[in-house]
Amino acid sequence: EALSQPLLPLYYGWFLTHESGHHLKSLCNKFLKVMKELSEDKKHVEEFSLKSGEKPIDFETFHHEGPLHCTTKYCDYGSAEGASEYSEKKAVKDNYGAAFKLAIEALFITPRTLGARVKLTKDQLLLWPEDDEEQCNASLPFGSRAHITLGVAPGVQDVQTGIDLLEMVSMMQKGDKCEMVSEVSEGKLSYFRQDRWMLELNKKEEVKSVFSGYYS
Ligand code: 2AM
Repeated sequence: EALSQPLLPLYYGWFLTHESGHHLKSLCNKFLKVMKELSEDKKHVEEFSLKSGEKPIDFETFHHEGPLHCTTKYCDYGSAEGASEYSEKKAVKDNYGAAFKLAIEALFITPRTLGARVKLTKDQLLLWPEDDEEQCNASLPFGSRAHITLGVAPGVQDVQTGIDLLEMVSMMQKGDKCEMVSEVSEGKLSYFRQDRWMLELNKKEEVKSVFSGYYS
């Protein structure tokens, strides 16, 4: 029997297919290998030395649970602000269950998080929530937060990945970047202060996904 009230998910987003998830993880492993080599290289000791009291980043301890996905709207089963409005949007209803190609433009890592930056198309932006905080704050382009969390350090929550990305995007916008460290075969690697790094890919990687909700 159908329920009279709609059920709201923990979040809506694009869920990567099995194959694309696998592909993205192997791309990520290559990135980690480059980072590991850099951290062992004496030339870059400073960029990897965390300030007093903190431990250096240990990529091996990063972990991720659940399906690889790019969150659009965090709903918290309906408790989050704007959750039901979002679920009622025409674009959300029309595209529920539809397949999308997502373009990955960069990979990034901080002492807390490891993620992939997603460049959304105009059509995909129709599924981006209007009430995303980033708009009010840093006057960043709509959809700047779009990403796939690939790993977080012990004790860190997934939501931190988007926060870390927004900080880096904001620094890039202000021209307050970062120093280009090296050209690696996959792209341009930049260093931001406080052990934050971004690899902008020469060629955007495409991953296949399905737009849906996560209910468990
Ligand atoms: P993520 O999108 O960075 O991976 C369940 O917790 C999912 O919802 C995770 O994918 C998580 O982060 C995302 N999430 C949790 N809280 C959020 C929030 N306040 N805003 C946006 N996304 C959130």
